[in-house]
Amino acid sequence: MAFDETKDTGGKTKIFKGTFRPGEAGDRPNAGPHRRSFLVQAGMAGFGALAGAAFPFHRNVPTGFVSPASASENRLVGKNGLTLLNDRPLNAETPPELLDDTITPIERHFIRNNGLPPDNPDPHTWTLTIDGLVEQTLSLRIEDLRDQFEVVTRALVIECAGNGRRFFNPPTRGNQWSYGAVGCSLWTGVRLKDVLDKAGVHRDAVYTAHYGADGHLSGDPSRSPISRGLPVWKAITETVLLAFQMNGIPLHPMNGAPLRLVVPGWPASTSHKWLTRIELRDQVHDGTKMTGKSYRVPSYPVAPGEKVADEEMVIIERMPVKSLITFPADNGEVELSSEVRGHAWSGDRDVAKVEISTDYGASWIAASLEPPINPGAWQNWRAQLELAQAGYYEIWARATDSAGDIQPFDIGWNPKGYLNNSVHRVNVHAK
Ligand SMILES: Nc1nc2c(c(=O)[nH]1)N[C@H]1C(S)=C(S)[C@@H](COP(=O)(O)O)O[C@H]1N2
Ligand SMILES: [Mo]
Repeated sequence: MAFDETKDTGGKTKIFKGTFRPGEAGDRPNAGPHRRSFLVQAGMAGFGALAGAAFPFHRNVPTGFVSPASASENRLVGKNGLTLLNDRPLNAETPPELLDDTITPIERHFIRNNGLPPDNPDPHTWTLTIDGLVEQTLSLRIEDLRDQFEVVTRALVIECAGNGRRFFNPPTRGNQWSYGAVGCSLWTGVRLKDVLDKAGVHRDAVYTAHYGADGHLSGDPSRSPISRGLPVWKAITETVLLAFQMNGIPLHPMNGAPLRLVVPGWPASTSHKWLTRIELRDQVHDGTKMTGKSYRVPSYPVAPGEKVADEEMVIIERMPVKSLITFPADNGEVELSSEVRGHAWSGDRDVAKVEISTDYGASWIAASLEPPINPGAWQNWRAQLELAQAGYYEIWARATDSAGDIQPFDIGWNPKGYLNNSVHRVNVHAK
């Protein structure tokens, strides 16, 4: 593994860019007839123990320390082709051309950690507590969730609110995600709604508060790396899951094993990993990364680089309409007659239309667009390009959702670089 070491734009943490390609047997292109198959990666069942045990002392390593031979590679066991953005905490995104599948393979699902994941958690003794403003506090093992509630499997999109941060100018601090902090895996679990119904949500409850087993980077056990929440109305929607499986096998250790929330269409920071407790509160949750500039945007348009008072910031709810070109790859070569394809999604809405331009937006052709395979999944689209002559082209894709929201060419700046849903452009050489 090779790293280009560059400075984080905030000048504080170092960012290590590199591509992890173990070159294992599963590393095959996803294009072609297989892309719509539901990949169940049975061969990876053993990696959980390995990933947890491989670097047992990582909690004691100072922030910014990178040991390429140990930490990152071992924690990326079971991942393939991801671009590492930061090693501590571990953050890695997926190049768009590796997101071609309808169902994102586990090995391609991005990782966004705010702290230090638990070492080797035991799924048999793992317990979720539901407390706060409920009629009865519940204490449930994963086995209890399976036994007492209907188990459902759904393809659900989660996208980090900071996806696209790399393209803000002036730059904003945080992981410099480009396009790949998004995935649509097949999640199996129980509906949060059913569990909350059993607990009996008190009428004064307005917000959930999520707590997990990961540790703060400082090593201080009294500090939390992240604790976000949801308005109760959202928490009790059909598609919000307490998930214990991803693509048919237990969750990957870096994607929240053994239990996590999955909240499709909302900032993925609400999809709490290594979940141990959900508290019902009579106020908007004020946990770590709920306040200040975290996962919040200005309530009015601001100039690039402008300072914004915390009181003027509002919590991000649904994610905006967006599309991704997954074929061809950026810098790729295409035939004059060539397929372009990808996915599109929009927070709590459906996508109504995807259009493609090869002339810098002067004209657009409609792509064919599939419905989501279930509510909360992204939608596949494809279009046939007929280019007039060989040469260099940019392919642009833009989606419009069911409420008429359309992807912009450029996006208003905000202090933390959230919600960049500007049109995806890839450049190609036609031959
Ligand atoms: N416990 C816990 N849950 C968490 C996080 C975290 O750091 N700790 N990161 C959140 C953020 S910011 C994102 S974008 C998603 C990423 O999910 P993934 O790593 O499975 O892709 O997890 C969310 N859940
Ligand atoms: Mo995130």
